[in-house]
Amino acid sequence: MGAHSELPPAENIHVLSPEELKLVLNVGLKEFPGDCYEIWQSSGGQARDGVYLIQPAGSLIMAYCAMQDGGWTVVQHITVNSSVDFDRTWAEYKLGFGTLTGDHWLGNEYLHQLTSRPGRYKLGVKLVDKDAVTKFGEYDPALVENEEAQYRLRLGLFQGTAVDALAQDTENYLHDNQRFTTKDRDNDNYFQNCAKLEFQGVSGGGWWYDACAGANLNRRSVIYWQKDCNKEHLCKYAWMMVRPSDLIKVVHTGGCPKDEL
Ligand SMILES: [Ca+2]
Repeated sequence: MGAHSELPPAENIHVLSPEELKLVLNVGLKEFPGDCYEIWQSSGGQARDGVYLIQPAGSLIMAYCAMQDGGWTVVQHITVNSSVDFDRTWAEYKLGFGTLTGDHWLGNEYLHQLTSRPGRYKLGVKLVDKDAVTKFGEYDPALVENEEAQYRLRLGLFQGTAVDALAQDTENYLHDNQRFTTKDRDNDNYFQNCAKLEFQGVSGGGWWYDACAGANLNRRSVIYWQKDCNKEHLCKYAWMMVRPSDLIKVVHTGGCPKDEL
Protein backbone atom coordinates (compact mmCIF):
# COMPACT_ATOMS: atom_id res chain seq x y z
CA MET A 1 0.00 0.00 0.00
CA GLY A 2 3.08 2.24 0.00
CA ALA A 3 2.34 3.70 -3.41
CA HIS A 4 -1.13 4.70 -2.22
CA SER A 5 0.08 6.83 0.64
CA GLU A 6 2.59 8.54 -1.68
CA LEU A 7 -0.06 9.39 -4.22
CA PRO A 8 -0.62 13.14 -4.42
CA PRO A 9 -4.22 14.28 -4.51
CA ALA A 10 -5.10 14.30 -8.20
CA GLU A 11 -8.18 16.36 -8.94
CA ASN A 12 -9.60 13.61 -11.17
CA ILE A 13 -9.08 10.71 -8.77
CA HIS A 14 -12.49 9.36 -9.88
CA VAL A 15 -11.11 8.15 -13.23
CA LEU A 16 -9.16 5.28 -11.65
CA SER A 17 -10.48 2.60 -9.33
CA PRO A 18 -8.79 2.45 -5.90
CA GLU A 19 -7.00 -0.76 -6.95
CA GLU A 20 -5.65 0.95 -10.05
CA LEU A 21 -4.08 3.89 -8.22
CA LYS A 22 -0.91 1.85 -7.82
CA LEU A 23 -0.57 1.86 -11.61
CA VAL A 24 0.37 5.55 -11.65
CA LEU A 25 3.96 5.55 -12.90
CA ASN A 26 5.39 8.81 -11.55
CA VAL A 27 4.29 9.31 -7.96
CA GLY A 28 6.40 11.05 -5.34
CA LEU A 29 7.82 13.90 -7.43
CA LYS A 30 8.26 17.44 -6.12
CA GLU A 31 7.32 18.96 -9.44
CA PHE A 32 5.13 17.37 -12.05
CA PRO A 33 5.38 17.56 -15.83
CA GLY A 34 2.88 19.68 -17.73
CA ASP A 35 1.91 16.89 -20.10
CA CYS A 36 2.90 13.44 -21.36
CA TYR A 37 5.18 14.92 -24.00
CA GLU A 38 7.48 16.38 -21.33
CA ILE A 39 7.86 12.94 -19.77
CA TRP A 40 8.44 11.32 -23.15
CA GLN A 41 11.01 13.93 -24.08
CA SER A 42 12.97 13.76 -20.83
CA SER A 43 13.06 9.97 -21.10
CA GLY A 44 14.58 10.21 -24.57
CA GLY A 45 11.49 8.53 -25.97
CA GLN A 46 11.91 5.53 -23.66
CA ALA A 47 8.99 6.13 -21.25
CA ARG A 48 6.33 3.45 -21.34
CA ASP A 49 2.64 3.73 -22.01
CA GLY A 50 0.50 4.14 -18.91
CA VAL A 51 -1.04 6.46 -16.36
CA TYR A 52 1.02 9.45 -15.20
CA LEU A 53 0.44 12.51 -13.05
CA ILE A 54 0.60 15.75 -14.98
CA GLN A 55 -0.02 19.38 -14.12
CA PRO A 56 -1.19 21.21 -17.24
CA ALA A 57 -2.31 24.30 -15.30
CA GLY A 58 -3.16 24.68 -11.62
CA SER A 59 -4.36 21.27 -10.59
CA LEU A 60 -2.65 17.91 -10.63
CA ILE A 61 -4.43 15.32 -12.74
CA MET A 62 -3.88 11.78 -13.92
CA ALA A 63 -3.83 11.00 -17.63
CA TYR A 64 -3.02 8.08 -19.88
CA CYS A 65 0.13 8.69 -21.90
CA ALA A 66 0.53 7.09 -25.34
CA MET A 67 4.31 7.09 -25.24
CA GLN A 68 4.91 4.66 -28.08
CA ASP A 69 3.03 7.01 -30.40
CA GLY A 70 5.35 9.86 -29.41
CA GLY A 71 4.30 11.23 -26.01
CA TRP A 72 0.65 12.04 -26.59
CA THR A 73 -1.71 12.83 -23.71
CA VAL A 74 -4.84 10.77 -24.33
CA VAL A 75 -8.04 12.77 -23.90
CA GLN A 76 -10.54 10.19 -25.15
CA HIS A 77 -10.64 6.45 -25.72
CA ILE A 78 -13.64 4.40 -26.75
CA THR A 79 -14.27 0.77 -27.65
CA VAL A 80 -17.37 0.07 -29.74
CA ASN A 81 -20.21 -1.14 -27.50
CA SER A 82 -18.23 0.01 -24.50
CA SER A 83 -19.57 -0.70 -21.05
CA VAL A 84 -18.69 2.89 -20.19
CA ASP A 85 -21.70 5.12 -20.75
CA PHE A 86 -20.87 8.25 -22.79
CA ASP A 87 -24.37 9.71 -22.35
CA ARG A 88 -23.27 12.17 -19.65
CA THR A 89 -23.94 15.62 -18.30
CA TRP A 90 -22.02 18.83 -18.83
CA ALA A 91 -20.42 18.45 -15.40
CA GLU A 92 -19.26 14.92 -16.18
CA TYR A 93 -17.80 15.91 -19.54
CA LYS A 94 -16.12 18.83 -17.81
CA LEU A 95 -14.12 16.81 -15.27
CA GLY A 96 -13.99 13.44 -17.03
CA PHE A 97 -15.48 9.98 -16.65
CA GLY A 98 -14.76 6.33 -17.34
CA THR A 99 -11.46 4.74 -16.41
CA LEU A 100 -8.09 5.95 -17.68
CA THR A 101 -6.84 2.43 -18.35
CA GLY A 102 -9.87 1.81 -20.59
CA ASP A 103 -12.63 3.85 -22.16
CA HIS A 104 -12.81 7.40 -20.88
CA TRP A 105 -13.15 11.13 -21.47
CA LEU A 106 -10.35 13.02 -19.74
CA GLY A 107 -12.44 16.16 -19.29
CA ASN A 108 -13.13 19.34 -21.24
CA GLU A 109 -11.57 21.47 -18.54
CA TYR A 110 -8.28 19.56 -18.85
CA LEU A 111 -8.52 19.56 -22.63
CA HIS A 112 -8.80 23.33 -22.37
CA GLN A 113 -5.88 23.56 -19.92
CA LEU A 114 -3.63 21.35 -22.05
CA THR A 115 -4.33 23.02 -25.39
CA SER A 116 -3.91 26.52 -23.98
CA ARG A 117 -0.47 25.87 -22.46
CA PRO A 118 2.43 28.00 -23.76
CA GLY A 119 3.26 27.32 -27.39
CA ARG A 120 0.62 25.57 -29.41
CA TYR A 121 -1.00 22.16 -29.30
CA LYS A 122 -2.24 19.72 -31.86
CA LEU A 123 -5.08 17.20 -31.69
CA GLY A 124 -4.55 13.63 -32.91
CA VAL A 125 -7.22 11.07 -33.77
CA LYS A 126 -6.47 7.38 -34.10
CA LEU A 127 -9.06 4.96 -35.49
CA VAL A 128 -8.89 1.17 -35.69
CA ASP A 129 -11.47 -0.66 -37.79
CA LYS A 130 -12.82 -4.19 -37.34
CA ASP A 131 -10.03 -5.58 -39.55
CA ALA A 132 -7.40 -3.87 -37.38
CA VAL A 133 -6.58 -1.29 -40.06
CA THR A 134 -5.36 1.85 -38.27
CA LYS A 135 -5.90 5.37 -39.54
CA PHE A 136 -4.51 8.53 -38.06
CA GLY A 137 -5.12 12.22 -38.45
CA GLU A 138 -4.04 15.39 -36.72
CA TYR A 139 -5.07 19.03 -36.54
CA ASP A 140 -2.22 21.42 -35.98
CA PRO A 141 -2.75 23.67 -34.11
CA ALA A 142 -5.81 22.82 -32.01
CA LEU A 143 -7.43 24.62 -29.11
CA VAL A 144 -10.37 23.96 -26.84
CA GLU A 145 -11.58 27.27 -25.43
CA ASN A 146 -12.66 27.74 -21.82
CA GLU A 147 -15.97 26.88 -20.16
CA GLU A 148 -17.29 30.40 -20.58
CA ALA A 149 -16.86 29.87 -24.34
CA GLN A 150 -18.63 26.48 -23.94
CA TYR A 151 -15.37 24.62 -24.68
CA ARG A 152 -15.45 25.69 -28.31
CA LEU A 153 -13.18 23.72 -30.65
CA ARG A 154 -10.66 25.58 -32.83
CA LEU A 155 -8.75 23.54 -35.40
CA GLY A 156 -5.85 24.27 -37.73
CA LEU A 157 -4.51 22.32 -40.70
CA PHE A 158 -5.28 18.65 -41.06
CA GLN A 159 -3.01 15.87 -42.21
CA GLY A 160 -3.12 12.10 -41.96
CA THR A 161 -4.42 8.87 -43.44
CA ALA A 162 -7.92 9.37 -42.03
CA VAL A 163 -10.38 11.79 -43.61
CA ASP A 164 -10.70 15.27 -42.16
CA ALA A 165 -14.08 14.71 -40.52
CA LEU A 166 -14.04 17.70 -38.16
CA ALA A 167 -13.18 20.60 -40.43
CA GLN A 168 -14.28 19.44 -43.91
CA ASP A 169 -17.99 19.69 -44.67
CA THR A 170 -18.43 16.70 -46.97
CA GLU A 171 -21.36 15.64 -44.78
CA ASN A 172 -22.64 19.23 -44.57
CA TYR A 173 -21.61 19.43 -40.94
CA LEU A 174 -18.63 21.25 -39.54
CA HIS A 175 -17.26 20.54 -36.07
CA ASP A 176 -14.48 23.07 -36.12
CA ASN A 177 -15.56 26.23 -34.29
CA GLN A 178 -18.55 24.54 -32.63
CA ARG A 179 -19.25 24.75 -28.94
CA PHE A 180 -19.62 21.57 -26.89
CA THR A 181 -23.12 20.14 -26.36
CA THR A 182 -24.28 17.64 -23.75
CA LYS A 183 -27.73 16.24 -23.00
CA ASP A 184 -28.25 18.97 -20.41
CA ARG A 185 -26.66 21.85 -22.33
CA ASP A 186 -27.69 22.46 -25.93
CA ASN A 187 -25.14 24.59 -27.80
CA ASP A 188 -25.67 22.98 -31.22
CA ASN A 189 -27.25 24.25 -34.45
CA TYR A 190 -30.13 21.77 -34.58
CA PHE A 191 -33.72 22.52 -33.47
CA GLN A 192 -33.41 19.69 -30.96
CA ASN A 193 -30.44 18.64 -28.82
CA CYS A 194 -28.04 16.51 -30.92
CA ALA A 195 -26.67 14.82 -27.79
CA LYS A 196 -30.10 13.32 -27.15
CA LEU A 197 -30.66 11.81 -30.61
CA GLU A 198 -30.52 8.03 -30.43
CA PHE A 199 -29.18 5.44 -32.85
CA GLN A 200 -29.85 1.78 -31.98
CA GLY A 201 -31.13 3.06 -28.66
CA VAL A 202 -27.87 4.80 -27.80
CA SER A 203 -27.66 8.56 -27.62
CA GLY A 204 -24.82 10.54 -29.19
CA GLY A 205 -23.16 11.71 -26.01
CA GLY A 206 -21.38 15.02 -25.63
CA TRP A 207 -19.67 16.47 -28.74
CA TRP A 208 -18.93 19.61 -30.71
CA TYR A 209 -22.13 19.17 -32.70
CA ASP A 210 -23.24 21.19 -35.66
CA ALA A 211 -26.74 20.05 -36.78
CA CYS A 212 -25.66 17.36 -36.03
CA ALA A 213 -22.57 15.31 -36.98
CA GLY A 214 -20.10 14.30 -39.68
CA ALA A 215 -18.11 12.65 -36.93
CA ASN A 216 -18.86 11.60 -33.39
CA LEU A 217 -16.48 9.46 -31.39
CA ASN A 218 -18.68 9.48 -28.28
CA ARG A 219 -21.57 7.34 -29.52
CA ARG A 220 -20.63 3.91 -28.33
CA SER A 221 -23.04 1.96 -30.60
CA VAL A 222 -21.25 3.26 -33.73
CA ILE A 223 -17.90 5.05 -33.79
CA TYR A 224 -18.48 7.63 -36.51
CA TRP A 225 -15.83 9.35 -38.63
CA GLN A 226 -17.36 10.01 -42.06
CA LYS A 227 -16.30 7.25 -44.49
CA ASP A 228 -13.59 5.85 -42.21
CA CYS A 229 -15.89 4.70 -39.41
CA ASN A 230 -19.65 4.32 -39.72
CA LYS A 231 -22.45 1.77 -39.55
CA GLU A 232 -21.33 0.10 -42.80
CA HIS A 233 -17.63 0.29 -42.05
CA LEU A 234 -17.38 -0.54 -38.38
CA CYS A 235 -14.55 0.70 -36.23
CA LYS A 236 -13.58 -1.00 -33.04
CA TYR A 237 -11.51 1.64 -31.26
CA ALA A 238 -10.89 5.36 -31.32
CA TRP A 239 -8.53 7.65 -29.45
CA MET A 240 -8.21 11.41 -29.24
CA MET A 241 -5.00 12.86 -27.91
CA VAL A 242 -3.02 16.08 -27.68
CA ARG A 243 0.65 17.02 -28.00
CA PRO A 244 2.66 20.20 -28.46
CA SER A 245 2.48 21.51 -32.02
CA ASP A 246 5.18 20.93 -34.60
CA LEU A 247 4.71 24.52 -35.71
CA ILE A 248 6.60 25.93 -32.72
CA LYS A 249 10.04 24.37 -32.47
CA VAL A 250 11.99 27.34 -31.17
CA VAL A 251 12.97 27.01 -27.53
CA HIS A 252 14.44 30.09 -25.89
CA THR A 253 17.61 29.02 -24.15
CA GLY A 254 18.55 32.42 -22.74
CA GLY A 255 21.53 32.94 -25.05
CA CYS A 256 23.14 29.70 -23.97
CA PRO A 257 22.65 27.25 -26.85
CA LYS A 258 22.63 23.60 -25.93
CA ASP A 259 22.91 20.58 -28.14
CA GLU A 260 19.63 18.80 -28.67
CA LEU A 261 19.65 15.36 -27.13
CA1 LIG B 1 -30.12 22.51 -30.55
